[in-house]
Amino acid sequence: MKFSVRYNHVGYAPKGPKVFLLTCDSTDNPLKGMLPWFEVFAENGERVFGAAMAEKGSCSYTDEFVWEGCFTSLETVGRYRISVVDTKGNVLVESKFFEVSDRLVLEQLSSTLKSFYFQRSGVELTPDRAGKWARPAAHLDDCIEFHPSMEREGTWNAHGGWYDAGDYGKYIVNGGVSVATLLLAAEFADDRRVAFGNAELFYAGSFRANLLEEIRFELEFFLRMQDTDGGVFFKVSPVRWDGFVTPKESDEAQKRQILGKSTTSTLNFAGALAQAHRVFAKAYPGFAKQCLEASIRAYRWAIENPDVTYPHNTEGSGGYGDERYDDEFFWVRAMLFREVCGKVCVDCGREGCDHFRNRLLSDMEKCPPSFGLDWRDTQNLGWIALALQSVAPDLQVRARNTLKVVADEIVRLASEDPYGLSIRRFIWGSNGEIANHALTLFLVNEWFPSSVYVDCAKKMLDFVFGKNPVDCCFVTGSAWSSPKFIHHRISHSDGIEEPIPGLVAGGINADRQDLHRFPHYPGPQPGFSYTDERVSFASNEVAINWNAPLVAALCFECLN
Ligand code: 9MR
Repeated sequence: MKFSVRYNHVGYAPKGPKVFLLTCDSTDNPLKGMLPWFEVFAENGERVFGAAMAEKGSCSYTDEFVWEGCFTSLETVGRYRISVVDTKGNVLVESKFFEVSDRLVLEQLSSTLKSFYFQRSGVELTPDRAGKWARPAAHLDDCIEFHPSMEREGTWNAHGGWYDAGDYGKYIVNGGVSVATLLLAAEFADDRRVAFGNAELFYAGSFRANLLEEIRFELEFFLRMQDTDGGVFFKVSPVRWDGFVTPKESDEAQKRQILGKSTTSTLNFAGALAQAHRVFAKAYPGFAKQCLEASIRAYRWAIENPDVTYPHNTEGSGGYGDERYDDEFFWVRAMLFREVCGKVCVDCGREGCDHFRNRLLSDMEKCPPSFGLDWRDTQNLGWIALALQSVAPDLQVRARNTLKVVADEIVRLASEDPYGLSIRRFIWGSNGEIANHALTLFLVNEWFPSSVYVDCAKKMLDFVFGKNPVDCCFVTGSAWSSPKFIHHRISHSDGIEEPIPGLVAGGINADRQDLHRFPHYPGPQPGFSYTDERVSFASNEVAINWNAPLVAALCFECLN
């Protein structure tokens, strides 16, 4: 019988919930109902806490029996380890040292945000900001050709933007939802409450100023991706998948191309830029105005072109295929409603016209909210925009109540799961999904404050930082168990042993689409579908749409 402890490998905030799990590799309770006892020891060997654990029951996706221990009242800053003993006092298992400290969340927030800087394409990363991960500019993308399927002469300037993931593609669909998620954090980040110290800063100014700087980098790329007719190109990609080479080597080895336009890319653009109008209004009013105008032009293109599919030639890049457009239309209409409908109707330009509002009402019927954001299902951005606006108080109340029902369901499901999760399947990018569920809880907590939401969200983040079946802190550079071999071309090719820090691996993925590459998953059960190997693109890749909800959730963790 093998016992294991599952805990946040980075550590816990002094005032936050502190839970960990004991598991054994059998679904039958080997302790026959007797409760194990745990003790927490400080670094100097002093025993600072002791309590009985509670049974959580068996776990269907790992075939384990699970107990939970709680030491929330231990608030003293320090380094600790947990030791679990059976009823006869025999030590069953011990944790490694972890911290209780106020700094941890800020440090994670800083490094997960900074990972976006490391994903920048087309520009030099300088040693003063990038340290040993500095690199020269590559993939300028300022004069690239159109994919032959577009039958279009000439070249296009698609400079800048973030690489999407472990590959060197730049995708509007995924970029849009990532930007929108970071913009949500920016809407709530308060300079006094999310205060970076000097150690965390990489530009001058506050966390919010740093966040805006990074978002703006991507938005400037977005603006370049808009065609003269208002439609937005879908992606920029190499003609074939790159090997594990540096950006410069990739640039020298092969051509890049631009593909699209499509309804989803155009609507992603419109949704993100409408929200940017609000967030950038104070700091950069001229830029904010440009964003709004570009958003409205894109929306109008999509109205004229409501079902233009994504580029199906995906050689050398990901598909991001989505042929359902209702949820993107809802997102954009709700964001634009918040920005301009207090004044004029976006559809006809007249004051006092109800046409746009009526469309929105029908969107709400068609697109019930999901548990979190996703690149494919974006309707929650519509619901959140309505919950945050005050142009129409009736819609605000309805949106907040609707999202509360979702949050209550997340909490209910999480309470039934031994690992405290509300997901019921581990899919590609499960860590992103978990962070997104946490983000939903934090948002709803803004309108219906409750420690139930906050504590549940924080425990979900514990999963990402180590309290999981595969004993891994999924964020690079954060703990002893962080991934060393992520599927990330930059990290693999830069000659630096440590991967770029602050990147969250996709995580446990029961679909294991990479089996043909022979990854070594630690067990056959769905909950063991993660391996820290480069070949495991299905579990160990990184992506901006998984990092963004983590940044946003950590930002809310600082606020709460
Ligand atoms: O995150 C995407 C996931 O939902 C899809 O199932 C998967 C397969 O289509 O693609 C993921 O996105 C990848 C994208 O297509 C290309 N860049 C890397 C992304 C993360 O793996």
